[in-house]
Amino acid sequence: MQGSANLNVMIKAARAAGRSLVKDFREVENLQVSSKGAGDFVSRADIAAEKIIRDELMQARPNYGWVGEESDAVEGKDPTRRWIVDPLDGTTNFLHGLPHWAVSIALEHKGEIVSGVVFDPAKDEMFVAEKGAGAWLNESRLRVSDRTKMIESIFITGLPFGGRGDLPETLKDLGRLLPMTAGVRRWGSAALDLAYVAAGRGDGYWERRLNAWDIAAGLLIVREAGGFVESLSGEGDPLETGDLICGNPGVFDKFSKTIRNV
Ligand code: 2AM
Ligand code: CA
Ligand code: CA
Ligand code: CA
Repeated sequence: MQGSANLNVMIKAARAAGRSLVKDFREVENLQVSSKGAGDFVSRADIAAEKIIRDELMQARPNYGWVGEESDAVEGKDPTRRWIVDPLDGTTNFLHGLPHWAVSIALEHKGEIVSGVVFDPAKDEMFVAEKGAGAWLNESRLRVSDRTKMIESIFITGLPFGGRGDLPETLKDLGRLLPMTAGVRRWGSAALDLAYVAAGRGDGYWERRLNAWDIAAGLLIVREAGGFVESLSGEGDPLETGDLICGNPGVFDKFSKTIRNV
């Protein structure tokens, strides 16, 4: 696709971080890891990747603000634009040698995400979107699936870990959903979960207790691929509520009613 200058800057930063992450992933057993809380780990790889992205983006656009998972937020000289970055989404997979994790970079303008990049370096899959211009995987245009039958559809979610999250609520969701679908998948990277719905590899996705950097890029990619994205309650912006439900237009109504139990 013919991306904007900003999108090209984002892609370059994601590729640079990807090279660093792939190198660390090859020697993952030597990585220093610390815990930020139960089941929530951060490694030297997360921090190195964030520094690479931050340096690249701040140098290219010195006036923009910054929010990243592993470093302090910066209010930009231009208060209308900021980067929202997760340098490594899926750290738990990464640390277990599972090749399913991604770099997520979004650009917000006046409270709206206008460009998004989710890069899976292990598979060399670059998912990108720009508001109003569509979504792409490498050179191919992305489109959500056209399935309409719940029983043929696959849904993606995240499950509580390390004692965090609402286990009873999750089990109730699954109890209603599982019998009427082709299955539920739990891959461990919210950014890729969204990118996969955009690519039609999943028909819907829902999760609670997310941070803006997990989903900012991915939700634009889903929308630009023709999917619906809402907060779980249907009110407010998922970037603020920290929960979301999305899906292709053919199943979204039935799927969201099932999860919302209405
Ligand atoms: P992270 O890898 O950037 O921390 C939502 O599932 C998000 O929760 C994931 O994208 C992941 O982002 C984060 N998370 C943190 N610890 C996790 C764990 N132990 N298992 C799964 N997800 C975890
Ligand atoms: Ca983390
Ligand atoms: Ca994350
Ligand atoms: Ca992360």
